[in-house]
Amino acid sequence: MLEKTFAMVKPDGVKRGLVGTILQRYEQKGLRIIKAKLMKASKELAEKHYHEHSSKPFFPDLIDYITSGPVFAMVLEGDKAISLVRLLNGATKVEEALPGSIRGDFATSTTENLVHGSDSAASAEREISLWFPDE
Ligand code: 3AN
Repeated sequence: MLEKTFAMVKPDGVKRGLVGTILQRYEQKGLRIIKAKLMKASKELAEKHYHEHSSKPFFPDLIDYITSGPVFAMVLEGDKAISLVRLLNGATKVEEALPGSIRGDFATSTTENLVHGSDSAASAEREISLWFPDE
């Protein structure tokens, strides 16, 4: 089923010069980049994006981290794009992200874990309109 999903290279990925490497993985899998921009998230945008984690102990660190520098935000399209991006990204917990996934190969922290991908069709729709409101 053709789907659109929201994906992002987080500030640690941009700082480490991994945008090209990460995009290559999505593109090699056959996903199409249909929107993309380098931008710095405001605190307000970050809090909306991570609203489901607002009561978690790691929430303040998560907001500081995601607003600490530019992110590379994108909309990817393809067959089963939502689950494929999450498969390519790897598990959230650093110790569970398998080698071969982006996090498994490059991340050493659960908070600073390089990439984001929407976790459902509803999240994808919400996140695309949050990060690309005028398009
Ligand atoms: P994912 O990014 O894999 O969809 P979520 O939505 O559960 O994972 O978590 C969003 C972000 O919150 C993660 N990418 C990570 O940066 C941070 N996070 C999640 N769980 C933890 C945790 N237990 N400790 C620290 N940071 C966490």
